[in-house]
Amino acid sequence: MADGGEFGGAAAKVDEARLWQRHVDMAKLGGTPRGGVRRLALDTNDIAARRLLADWARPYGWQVSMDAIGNLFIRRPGTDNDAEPVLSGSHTDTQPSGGRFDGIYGVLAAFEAMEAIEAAGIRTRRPIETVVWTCEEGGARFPMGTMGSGVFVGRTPLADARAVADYDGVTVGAALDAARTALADLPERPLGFPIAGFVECHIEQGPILEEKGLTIGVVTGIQGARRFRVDVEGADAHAGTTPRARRRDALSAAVAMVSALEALFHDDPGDTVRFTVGRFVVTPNAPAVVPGHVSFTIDFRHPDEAVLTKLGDQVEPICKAHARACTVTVTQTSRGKPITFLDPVPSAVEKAAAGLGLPYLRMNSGAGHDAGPLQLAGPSGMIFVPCEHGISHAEAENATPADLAAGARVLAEALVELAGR
Ligand code: HGY
Ligand code: MN
Ligand code: MN
Repeated sequence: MADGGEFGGAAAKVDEARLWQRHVDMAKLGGTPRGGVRRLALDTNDIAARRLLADWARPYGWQVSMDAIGNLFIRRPGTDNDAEPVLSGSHTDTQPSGGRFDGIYGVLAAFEAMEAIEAAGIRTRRPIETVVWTCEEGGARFPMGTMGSGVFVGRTPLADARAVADYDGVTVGAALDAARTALADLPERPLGFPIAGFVECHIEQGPILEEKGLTIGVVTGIQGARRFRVDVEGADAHAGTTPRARRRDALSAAVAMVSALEALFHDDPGDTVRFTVGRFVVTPNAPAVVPGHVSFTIDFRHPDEAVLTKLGDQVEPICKAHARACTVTVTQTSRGKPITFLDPVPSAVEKAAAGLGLPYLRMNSGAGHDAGPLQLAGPSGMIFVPCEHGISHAEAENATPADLAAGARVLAEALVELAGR
């Protein structure tokens, strides 16, 4: 058929070896000696990843553009270019010692799907666009996650995002200006525009698909999350001379707080509560000084909004109760409600997985993703593929070429369905 034929035509053109090689090429940008990737939001490697994608898009003649928050768009036209586009993508930034797949897989799968749709000769009514969302990984560099997607959908004002500073005091605004200079040849895309839908491929980042021997997760939603910063203020003092009664030891108070919080957030045997203290900064961090200041973070996630409220609201009283001779300030830095993805996206993903004969499971996401904020702009959804031992946010992160390609095949068919013929 002139328009590329029936169901499966796009999936058949997904090239497993090409998709894998693109992962290998991207992993060189910020590659670590232990096989991981450190590509922090808007650093030189993150900018280079955008450049590489733009280079790959050039032979197709697809327009590459960038908006004011650094989101990159690669657009394959439709037959009706006034129609709202269907978007697919994820992020190129990683955790400080991250892996080769978190984020970048969703970008490369989207690009592979567009290439496959092109190779199949399919003309969709709506344009399809591959997207890189800026700074998905909150706290890896800048303490704001899903930043690019959040600004795109209007959740976060651009000025607020630009004012955020990294741990060295470099603002998002300054980093964006540097990215814009490096990518000055890319046309500016207006910030935020209507979309028909968004589909994001991602490794599962957990053990469920691998344990069950399944290839595809049809993601139905994302659990909620609350994040806090706790600042404990004591007083620096001499380690050898200061008696216990005169100490205002911020570290021992912080340890007592964490210990009490861990007991409260322990839901054995349910194991549904996710509670993490991932950043813990002691000042001045010198062996002979009673520490006068500690700052730590809390990352708390749960699928039930009522539990998020009940447990999360106890963080501040518990910290205050264990402050000892110190003062403590608890700041909630973000709160995201549990999200349910809306049709037609999950149903299009399920139809594609079933049609391709791939074993799949409808499942909720434990991790946060750009598909969460995108739900504010239009129906969104996700496709999960297994990752080795469920490991992610680690250099050991791994996935098989076959599973990555299977996810891209499901994506290609779902995009054709959503973009229409
Ligand atoms: O932390 C998260 O859930 C995501 O991977 N940024
Ligand atoms: Mn991540
Ligand atoms: Mn991710």
